[in-house]
Amino acid sequence: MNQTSYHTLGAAGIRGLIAGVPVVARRLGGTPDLWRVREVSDGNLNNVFIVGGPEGEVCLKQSLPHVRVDPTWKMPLDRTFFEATWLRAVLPLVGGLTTEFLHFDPVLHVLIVESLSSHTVYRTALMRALDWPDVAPRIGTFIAQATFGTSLLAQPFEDIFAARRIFAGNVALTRITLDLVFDQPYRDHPRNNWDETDLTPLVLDIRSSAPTLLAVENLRRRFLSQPQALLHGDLHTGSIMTTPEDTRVIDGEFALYGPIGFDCGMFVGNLVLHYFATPDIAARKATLRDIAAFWASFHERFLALWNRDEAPPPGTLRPLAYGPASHMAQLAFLEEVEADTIGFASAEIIRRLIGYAHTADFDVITDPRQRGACRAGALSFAYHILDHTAQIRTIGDFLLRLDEYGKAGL
Ligand code: SR1
Ligand code: MG
Repeated sequence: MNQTSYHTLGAAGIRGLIAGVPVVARRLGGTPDLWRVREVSDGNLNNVFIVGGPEGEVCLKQSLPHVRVDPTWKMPLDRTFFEATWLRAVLPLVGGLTTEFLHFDPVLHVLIVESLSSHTVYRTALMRALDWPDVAPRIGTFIAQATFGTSLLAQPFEDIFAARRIFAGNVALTRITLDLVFDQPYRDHPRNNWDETDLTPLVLDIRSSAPTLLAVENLRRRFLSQPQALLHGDLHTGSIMTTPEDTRVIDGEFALYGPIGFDCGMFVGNLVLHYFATPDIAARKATLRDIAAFWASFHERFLALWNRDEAPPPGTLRPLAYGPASHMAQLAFLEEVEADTIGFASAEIIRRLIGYAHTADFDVITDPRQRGACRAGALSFAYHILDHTAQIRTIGDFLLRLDEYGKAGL
């Protein structure tokens, strides 16, 4: 085989690649024969390895020509390009809340970033009942800084349009989101699956509820037609590595220009899944606290960036209105993001329960009846929210309903 063309890498290939990338080889130290390669692939799409040497470690990710967990599902290789491009765009904006970028190989479709072996996947930390209250507000800060900084509020429109042209190419992964989040759960499709028969009547209700289907259609249209900022595009609790003190957002391969509330909603939706997967009352209260703290931190940081004293960068649209009128317009914009957050969170909950890609949160419940009841609680909650989209517009209202649904299920 021509080794200058794409091929999937094993340990020897990885050592050979890194030997030719001085910045990475120096970080590992020693010589290639001393480098240990450990496969840690865990997500649905890619091969991931940790490579360690005498001086340090790196994390290497390679795209496959198919979905990792389903080789019959073919995929283009370009997702590591979009992840690398996303990472380089947000790194200067987010102050250490993502990983350091080390190398991208456009032929092998390999991305190398710093290794985070002392961190835990946030979903895993939640499943182990670790209460780390600073993580959720850090994600609020991350989304505010990444989205404000890649929006028309912070960059000249010429730069934004150029970036939009690049990320408009991420069609394969955007198609996955469209199909798996906004389409297949709402009709019969062979990729949908759920174990508990108690969910089936609810699924049928959701699929025949006009207000719910219209709400999902509206979210889908907003997802495709509101390029407010560069999004992560898949910001669930498995896309976060954390310790109590240090939090990093990883895996930006689904990056696209879209509505800011999509990233907020993915995160909130996954916290809600954790909430229903945890019958413990204190843990549930902690999740209500985390969602509130996430939203407060996002809102506060986004407004602070918008109102900072320094002059906007040259070429950025200058404000035309000042004083209270301007402040009201800012709050109205954030109200729209808030309503989007609530809607996208609900769509995320539904697809993680009845669509193709589930989450591990409910696996901590060993009793199948209790597990089914908890999943049904989450599904009823998301259905209720989408069915009442016009009435539930604030995170405060959303949390009140969550508390009610949570208590009803205990
Ligand atoms: C085929 S990919 C399935 C899911 O995994 C990713 O993490 C995204 O959430 C996608 O929807
Ligand atoms: Mg991922």
